[in-house]
Amino acid sequence: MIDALQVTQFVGELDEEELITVLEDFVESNPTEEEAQQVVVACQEGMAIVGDLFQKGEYFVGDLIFAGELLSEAMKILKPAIGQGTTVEIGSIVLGTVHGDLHDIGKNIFKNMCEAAGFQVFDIGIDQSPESFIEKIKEIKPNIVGMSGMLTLALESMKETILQLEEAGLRDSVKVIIGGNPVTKDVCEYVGADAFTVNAAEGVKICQDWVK
Ligand code: B12
Repeated sequence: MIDALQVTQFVGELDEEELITVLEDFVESNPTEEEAQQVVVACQEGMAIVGDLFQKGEYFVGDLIFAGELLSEAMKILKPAIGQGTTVEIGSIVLGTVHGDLHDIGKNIFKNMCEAAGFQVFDIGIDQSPESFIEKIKEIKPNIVGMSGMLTLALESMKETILQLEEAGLRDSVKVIIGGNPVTKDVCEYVGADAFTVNAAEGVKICQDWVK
């Protein structure tokens, strides 16, 4: 069994070698999807340590970039264990990181988990304007729109995107879920989303309930 605290520590310390070794051993041991999701959470907690050390001035932007790459690498290793994907498509999601925000690690984790659960995900990328969301929504006509943001300023972008969705007459045709560290129940109400989460696995469950 993998030691989740150790995984968190390796991410926090940016110890690539140790992290990759334990994750590869873990995936080889044929873990359940639930166990793999616990390891994703452990990695996420390691990123919180990285963030704290950055705030304290012990880590620099270069360390953040490295942390981002490290987590992407970790997710690639964990992907087969998170879910093999299903052949039945259960719904569609237009997903993106909102305007002004370049963080995409969390968005990508959510995307991978949604695909594994059977959703077709149209990922429009980072720093996406309300207009880009609207263009894609008109093209795809998805069941769900997912917006990701890690910066405080992302919250205003989420609000603006939903406002423009309303103005375009599209708001009632989709469910909107927001995710990322700064989102809360109050934020969800403020921006006018239908749901929020800081946990990708929970986000997938919410989306599954919506398309049932
Ligand atoms: C890695 C990182 C970066 C990397 C990003 C690399 C990348 N490709 O994403 C780089 C170096 C580029 C970066 C840049 C910056 N960053 Co930065 N960064 C981080 C860090 C350390 C980790 C973020 C992360 O990836 N977390 C792990 C993921 C897995 O968590 P998550 O995003 O919350 O995602 C989970 C859930 O929220 C959910 N989820 C996420 N999205 C969605 C979407 C939907 C629809 C759903 C359902 C779920 C969902 O699923 C995920 C898995 O469970 C955080 C610190 C922290 N404590 O988090 C700072 C942090 C977010 N950054 C910060 C800052 C200030 C910056 C910079 C301004 C730094 C600078 N001076 O240049 C720039 C801003 C650039 C910009 N315009 O966006 C601040 C934000 C402060 C604020 N309140 O606004 C933080 C909090 C650091 C700090 N403590 O000061 N950063």
